[in-house]
Amino acid sequence: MPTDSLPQADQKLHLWYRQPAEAWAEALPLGNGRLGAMVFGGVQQEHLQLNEDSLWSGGPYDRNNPRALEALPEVRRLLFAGEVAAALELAEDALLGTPASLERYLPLGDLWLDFAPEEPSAPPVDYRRELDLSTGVARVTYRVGETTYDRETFISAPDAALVIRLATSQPGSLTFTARLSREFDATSESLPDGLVLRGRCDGGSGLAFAACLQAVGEGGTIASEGGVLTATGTDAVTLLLTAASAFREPDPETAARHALAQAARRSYAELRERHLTEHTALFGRVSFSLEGPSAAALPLDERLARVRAGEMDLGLVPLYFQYGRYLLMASSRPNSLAANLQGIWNDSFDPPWGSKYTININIQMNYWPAEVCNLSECHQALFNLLRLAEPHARRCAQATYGVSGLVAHHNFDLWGHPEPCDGAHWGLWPLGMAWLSLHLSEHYDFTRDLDFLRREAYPLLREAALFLLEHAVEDPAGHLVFGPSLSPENSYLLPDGTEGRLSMSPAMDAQIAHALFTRCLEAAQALDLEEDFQSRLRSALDQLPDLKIGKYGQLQEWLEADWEELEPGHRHLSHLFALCPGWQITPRRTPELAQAARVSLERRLAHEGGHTGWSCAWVVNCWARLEAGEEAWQYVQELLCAYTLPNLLNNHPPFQIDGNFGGTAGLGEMLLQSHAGEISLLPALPAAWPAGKMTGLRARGGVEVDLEWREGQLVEATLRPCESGSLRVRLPGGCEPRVNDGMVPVRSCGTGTYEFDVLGGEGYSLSP
Ligand code: FUC
Repeated sequence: MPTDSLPQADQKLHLWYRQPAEAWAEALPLGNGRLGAMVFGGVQQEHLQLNEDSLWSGGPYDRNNPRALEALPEVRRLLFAGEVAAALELAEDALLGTPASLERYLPLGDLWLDFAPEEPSAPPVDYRRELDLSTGVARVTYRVGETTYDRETFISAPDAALVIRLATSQPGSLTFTARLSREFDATSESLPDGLVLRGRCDGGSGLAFAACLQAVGEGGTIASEGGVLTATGTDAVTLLLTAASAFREPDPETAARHALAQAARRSYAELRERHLTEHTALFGRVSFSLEGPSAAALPLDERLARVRAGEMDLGLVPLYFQYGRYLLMASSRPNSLAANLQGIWNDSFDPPWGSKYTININIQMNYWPAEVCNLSECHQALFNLLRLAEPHARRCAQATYGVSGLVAHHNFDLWGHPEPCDGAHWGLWPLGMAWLSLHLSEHYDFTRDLDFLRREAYPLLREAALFLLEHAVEDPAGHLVFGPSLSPENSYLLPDGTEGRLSMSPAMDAQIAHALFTRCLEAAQALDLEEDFQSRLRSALDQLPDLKIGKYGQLQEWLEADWEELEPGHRHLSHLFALCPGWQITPRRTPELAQAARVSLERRLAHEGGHTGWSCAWVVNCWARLEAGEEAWQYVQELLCAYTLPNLLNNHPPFQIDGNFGGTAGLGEMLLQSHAGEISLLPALPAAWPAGKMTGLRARGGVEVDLEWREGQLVEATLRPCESGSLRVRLPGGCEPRVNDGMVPVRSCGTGTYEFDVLGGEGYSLSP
């Protein structure tokens, strides 16, 4: 099959296959933030695996270790004295949360459609299963004899329901049964024209939930009895499904039935139209195409096999990029919880890592594309999680550390439990909230919504900073450190060969504190608030330890000493936070540190680092920040070849969604960066992408950006700032831009950047 050139990749944003999904990793995800489904697309039997975002085991309880306050000074003393094993032992016993493990995200259930006749007269032909990212509609079509079958499924955000439309070309030929089931803790019953699945998690003692289904038939009959709905001899049927849990609703079944009745007031055409309007309003903000070899005419599984065999398929790049945007829309909405390790798609009652909110990289990575990829409102789902965790984070700061402010460690669950979990050598890392709070300042920076800064971002930044200010102690050199802590999730070797994990001064902690104090200070200044607090932040910034360069020329992972890393190829790149997602290290402002970060990255990779999907995605982002387009592209390909499932979901392995989001963000970073006080256009363009177009990306400062390049050179960029002021830009090669055909005067700022004045709401075209 020859590859065709692809000038209009956006028209082909389909994941499509010639066969039904046999395994979950082949099924196609749908979602509206709260409700999720994996569509299998079988001919004889359709299967939709269902999720609802708030369905978790357990409930809220106080996990703070009552011995923590007494033990904390001793753990610190032991660490300063180099008695790392004793420190770990005491921390394990006295600082770790009780119980030590958190709760799990659970499946809602399954919808099964069984079609008659059981043995079709002829084998199905022309089978096609697809997900169209630009519409958010999954579709299955095939033909048996003279009859064509057409099944469309989507999950509507405006109507809060899953919608399936089944149709055939032969009036009266559609006969099937529908059932709802769940492996544990639920029963299903018939409703008039419908079904209900109701249950309670944890063997009946946990969260109550319900899913309700209603069928609307055209022609034929619909009947429901004994938990089985039967459609007989119909022309077409629309199925609607809603769900709720007691996390939000005191009576989930009533809530789900009410939502169902609301949705059922509309015709299928109306539901579809409303879904499309809403979906495209968000999804359509960004377009991306690359010219070059593309196998867009082939099914996705075949394309992935080809790139694994070394073929070039540039059409997969925009597809992967847009899939990340699609998945963010499907798993994170302003009214939903945050996307967890699996987004909202989980079929297991014992999912990997509990399908939790792991916050020492993973959940942060989920939201890396939110702002730059123009889905700012999807970021709100993360802020919802933080609001929910706030009281627990405040209580943990008091009960475990004896200070005010907010603290979280390396995981949350639905109940916002922020205490250290899973073992002190994983969980005793008190920087989770500090890192997460930076997401609110990013949201402000991309939107310039001053009201959001005042109401939501500043209060959280302030409390996260307050924890660090009160919790900090001075190391022997007089620097502020935040231990006991660790560098997620690596260990060091002391000169005598002793292995250690806990540290008083991991480089990452100093970097996150630097980022947080800086952003909090800037916010206080912008809002003209709290002079005293501003001075505290200023002096804390001065007292943070400097980052250090070690014996290999690498960025030191721990600041106490230049310890050997136990795993030089560790998947976590914790000490590279300052390079990415942070901004303390940049190639031009801190060239020595940028070089050291590069050495660290190369050392990780030389020792088989970047293994696991999310780690590979982080590597892409780091290379992009180092403006190393070729290396970034190498790891984009690695992500596609080694860490991607047949349904394009990220494979840790097993499935974990962070790598999708990190990959999408990394592709954005290759084309546009704005973290260094300038808007940098095409900072890491690889030679393999000679020509392409991207529209609708966002830069910090509230600027929307379109880019077009040919023969590896920028042809034109359009910048649309939301507020008046001046913009500082960097073009490839540091060349001077012509702005609006020379009509707008441009000032050189030196070192390859240029500035010009802008009016909010106007567009500015730049050419080299
Ligand atoms: C951290 C990572 C693992 C995995 C888990 C959810 O422990 O080191 O690779 O992503 O979180």
